[in-house]
Amino acid sequence: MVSRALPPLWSGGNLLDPDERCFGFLRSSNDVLDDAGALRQRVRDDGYLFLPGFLDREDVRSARIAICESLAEEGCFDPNFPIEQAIAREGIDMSFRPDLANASEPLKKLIYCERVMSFYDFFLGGKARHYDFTWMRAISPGNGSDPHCDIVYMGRGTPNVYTAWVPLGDIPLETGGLIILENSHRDDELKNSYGKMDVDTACENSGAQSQTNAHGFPGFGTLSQDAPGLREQMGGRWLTAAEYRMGDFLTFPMFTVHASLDNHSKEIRLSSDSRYQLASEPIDERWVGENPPGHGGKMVKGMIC
Ligand SMILES: O=C(O)CCC(=O)C(=O)O
Ligand SMILES: [Fe+2]
Repeated sequence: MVSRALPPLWSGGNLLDPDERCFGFLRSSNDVLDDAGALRQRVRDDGYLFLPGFLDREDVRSARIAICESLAEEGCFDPNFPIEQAIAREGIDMSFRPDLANASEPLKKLIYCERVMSFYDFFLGGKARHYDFTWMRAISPGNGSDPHCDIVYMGRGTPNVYTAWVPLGDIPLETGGLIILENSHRDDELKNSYGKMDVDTACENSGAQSQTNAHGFPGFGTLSQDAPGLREQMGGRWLTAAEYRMGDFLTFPMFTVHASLDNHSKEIRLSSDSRYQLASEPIDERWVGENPPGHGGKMVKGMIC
């Protein structure tokens, strides 16, 4: 066992193995930023593109401050600290806050700005568009997100959609940023099983259960609640950044398995995730329009499974 000077890292309450065969760091793709062919090859090779410092740090800070102001008004922070530090008030339990993102002009300006849209135009090789719905995480101390692929939440249009995960603060390991399972994007067995499912599909023959639950997957679209066990089964390493910094940009396709580290700090971890695809390709109706319908309700389809 080779273990490096890493703090203990957990995901979903499970301790990750720090051995270099099990855990590592994301490769930067800034070296190929000006070469669309090389960017595409990198995504085929790595299953993600990590672009440290791609966004303007001050623009990220403005978006962060606006979000922090809303959370401070709600009383989420310990009043003994500056609000920009986002130190959680005792007892706060929070994770998914898309309402904050969708009401935040500075955040939308940041993640749908010219620099981001022209990056996707260049990378995808045509006019890109983004989903109108914006996901946002305000993760209080506690568990991060369980391993999953995004396809099960947004696979009704083209499968060629890219998620952008953007840290809205400097996020050291103990605060819990995104982790990616190396080589998981190449797993055809996963693509042809879990990867064909849709969380808004209810199995008529087994009650109102979602298709993923009917096939034994836990939660809402979760692939596994055991990140170390999933890694043992699928191979590869869990990869993250030694420290995500404001300005970093991480994008990955729909079949890359990802999760996040648990938050063992005192801070609320802020990040957004947004989606981009070619404008010419079909789009998932759940995530577009002035008031995207999202999951559930009329979007649930019945099937025999
Ligand atoms: O930030 C997280 O905890 C999860 C983010 C995620 O699942 C995504 O970006 O698709
Ligand atoms: Fe995700």
